[in-house]
Order: sequence, then structure tokens, then C-alpha cells
Amino acid sequence: MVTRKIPIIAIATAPGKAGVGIIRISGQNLTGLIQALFEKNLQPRQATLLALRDKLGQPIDQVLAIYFVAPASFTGEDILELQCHGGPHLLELVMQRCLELGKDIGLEIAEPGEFSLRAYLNNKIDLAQAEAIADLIDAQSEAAVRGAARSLQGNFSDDVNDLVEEITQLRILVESTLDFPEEEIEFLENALARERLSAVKTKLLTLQNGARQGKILRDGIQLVLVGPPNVGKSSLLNTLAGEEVAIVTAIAGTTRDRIKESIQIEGVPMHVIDTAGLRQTSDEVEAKGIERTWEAIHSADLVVFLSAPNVDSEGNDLKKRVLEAVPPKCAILEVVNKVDLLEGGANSAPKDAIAISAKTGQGVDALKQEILKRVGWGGTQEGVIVSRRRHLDCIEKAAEHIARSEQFAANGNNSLELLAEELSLAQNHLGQITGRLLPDDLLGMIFSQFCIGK
Ligand SMILES: Nc1nc2c(ncn2[C@@H]2O[C@H](COP(=O)(O)OP(=O)(O)O)[C@@H](O)[C@H]2O)c(=O)[nH]1
Ligand SMILES: [Mg+2]
Repeated sequence: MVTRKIPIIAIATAPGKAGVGIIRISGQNLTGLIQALFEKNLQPRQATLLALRDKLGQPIDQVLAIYFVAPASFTGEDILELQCHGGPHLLELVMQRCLELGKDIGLEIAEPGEFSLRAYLNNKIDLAQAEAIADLIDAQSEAAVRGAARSLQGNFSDDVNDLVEEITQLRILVESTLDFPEEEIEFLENALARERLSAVKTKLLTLQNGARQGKILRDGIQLVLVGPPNVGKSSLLNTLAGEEVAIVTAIAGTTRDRIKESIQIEGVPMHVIDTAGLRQTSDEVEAKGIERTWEAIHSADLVVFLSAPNVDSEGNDLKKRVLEAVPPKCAILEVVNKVDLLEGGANSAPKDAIAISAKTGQGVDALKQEILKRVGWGGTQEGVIVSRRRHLDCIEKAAEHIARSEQFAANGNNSLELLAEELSLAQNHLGQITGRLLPDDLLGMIFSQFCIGK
């Protein structure tokens, strides 16, 4: 994405019919355009009901116009917001009329995320906050909304900035010592320096934990139900979803394709995938389904491996193959279903497995808790922000540099320069979260994922 200076226009509301549809224009000076549109000036920040006419003077709509004067606007530029009636053809006409009249000032249709990009470039929000706007709109649960709202408010950015500041203090300490080599050893024995380094590490860990939770809240968890046919995978999906999403029969091989259902466990979004039971089959469709089961396993965050007392599980062989197929960071949960069929009930199920009955609901709450625990959910939504893979990657890289700076600190002599360098690298990675130190091409990539009008 090029950062361009021309005024931009977009429909800000969702496509389709609605009571109101909003068109937003942002540019460095919109007074001329406002004159041309309404033949009058607008009082800033006052809603004014006006007739909008086409080239021939025919009315198009009655609009409520609000004019925000730079820099007191979302983008930091002049913004004209037109609240029209919400019909797709009507909005298109209003857009065309604006483009016609805005030709002189170079008005063009906005690219995805361009309003937010301008807000960012004009220092109205930082990058993490801009991302939070997109996340707020895309939020998949109430908890995710609250998390994104906290990030938008700047809670996450504040924590990142605090940490960056903490590292700056430490760097000042290190670099001032560098000028006086004879004091180097003293520095390393300096309790203040050690204390600061350990404070940085603690803060970084807290930030990392928060971001992990935040990523779960934003992206949800890919939970894949796996096992031989007839152990009750589809039944468990239905129980978790609270409705009949998948067909359940006593016939092995009923589920022949992946079924995906998004549910929430305590506000945490889960994308549960019910799969075709794993077995040898000569049925072509079922074989394709089984192939897809393995694909789902490859991209899972958590695999629930189901067995049942009345179903042959090919010994431990199948479990072994599943264990080999799961990605490195994927957790796996062994669950025994149909414990209602066991004479001794749940007590006679294997000790290390979670015993449930998809039919009676027994053990399902405990399973949900275990699922949350296994995916690393901290058990509370309080204060959780939303975050992205990008944030976690930055934090992880910073953590590597902090770990290395600790090693250099422990090495004693002649390591101060290396220590300073590692601290500076850690800071660079953290700075990319809020965008302070982000290369331009990455910036373009981030904003191009936004939708138009944002
Ligand atoms: N008694 C009992 N039967 C169950 C339970 N869960 C599933 N079943 C039955 O087991 C059969 C296979 O279930 P289904 O969910 O289709 O298994 P899938 O092939 O693994 O998806 C059906 O007849 C279900 O009614 C359970 O907890 N207890
Ligand atoms: Mg099934």
C-alpha cells in the first residue's frame, strides 16, 4: 500500500439494506467539497440535515452531515461523514456524486484500512490500537469484544511502552558504564543493574502470558475430535454445541466429511471440527473424509482423542499415529466416552483419561475445564487484551534477546557491549508491536487486511 495524500472516500457501513448507511470522506482540506455538495459551509461537529442533489439538481437523499476539522478527527485530517439512508444503490449514487464533485481535489475510493492507516500515520492511534479496531469488529465473542476494546483504549500499548521504557533505563545504565571501562566489573556486580534486568524479564513474561491469552481470545482454538468410528465424536460435538449439528447413528462411518462448528467455552471461541472416524475403508468418499481428518489434525491447536468401551480402537496403534501427526505445539487430550455403559461407571475408566458420556452429559463440564487448561487459558477474562500472532512473535523475539543479555551479564568481563546490543535488539522487536520501529512493507501488509471503509 502506498501512503498517499489525496482525499479518500468509502462506505463505512456494511453492505446491504439498513436504516442508515454512512459514507466517510477524509482529506487535508474538505471545505471546497462541502461547499460544492451543499452550497454552504458546515459548523464543525454539528449534525446538519441537508438535501443532497445530483448534477441536474434532483434530490438523491436527505443526509445528516457532520464535519470534523483536522486534527480533531479519527484520521487526523478533515473528515466529512454523511449519514444517508441505508440502501446499496442510494449509497452508490451518493458516492458517485461526491467523486464527481471531488474530482478537482483528487478524491478517490479508499483502499482497505486506509482510514486507520492515516489515523496511525497522524499519530492518532498506534499500530496495536489500529489492529484492535479490526479485532473489535471481527470479535467472535463478547469476551473478545471486551479484550479488543481494552487494546483500543491503549492498555496493551501502555504495557509494551512501559517495558520499552524499562529497557531504556537499563541501557542508559549499561551505556554510561561503557564510557568508563574500569567500572565495567563493578557494573556487573551492581545490584541495581541485576535488579533492573530481572524486572525486565518479569514484565516481559507477564506481557507474553497476556498476549497468549489475547491470541486465544482473538483467533479461538482449533479443536479437532478424532478417534475410530462410533466412539461418539459427533455426539460430543452436539453436546458441546448444545444442538444437533452432526448426524449421529450407530452405523460406523456416518460422518464422512469434516463438520465445523464454532462454540464458546466460558467466552473462549472454539472451532470444533468433527471428523470422519479413522479406520481402513474401501468406501471412496469415506476415505477422502479420513484424509481430511488427518489434515485437520495437522492444523489443530488441540486434539481430543476419543475412545469408547464398546469400540475397538486398533489397540494403541491408532493413538500412536495420531500422536505422531499432531503439530509440535498442539495439545492432545485422551477422552473415554460412553462411561454410562461401564458397570463401574467413570471409576472403571483408565486413570489418565478423562471419562465422559456424551449421552448423559456426565464429565462434560470437567472436559471443558480441561480443554481450557490445556490450551493455556488463564481462567479469567479480567484485564485480558486481544492480540495477534504478530504481537506474540515480537514478544518471543524480544524474550530471546533478553535471555541472551542475561547470559552476557552473567559472563562478566568485556560483555557489556554485547549486552547493550541485545537490549537494543529486544527493544526493536517490542517497538514493532506499537509500530514505532516497523518497516514500511510490513505496515502495508497489516493494513491491507482491514476491510474497506475502516
Ligand atoms: N451409551 C452411549 N452411547 C453413545 C454415547 N455417545 C454416543 N453414543 C452412541 O454411539 C453411536 C455412535 O455415535 P456417533 O456420535 O455417531 O459416533 P462417531 O462415529 O464417533 O461420530 C450412536 O449410536 C450414539 O448414540 C454415550 O455417551 N453413551
Ligand atoms: Mg460421527
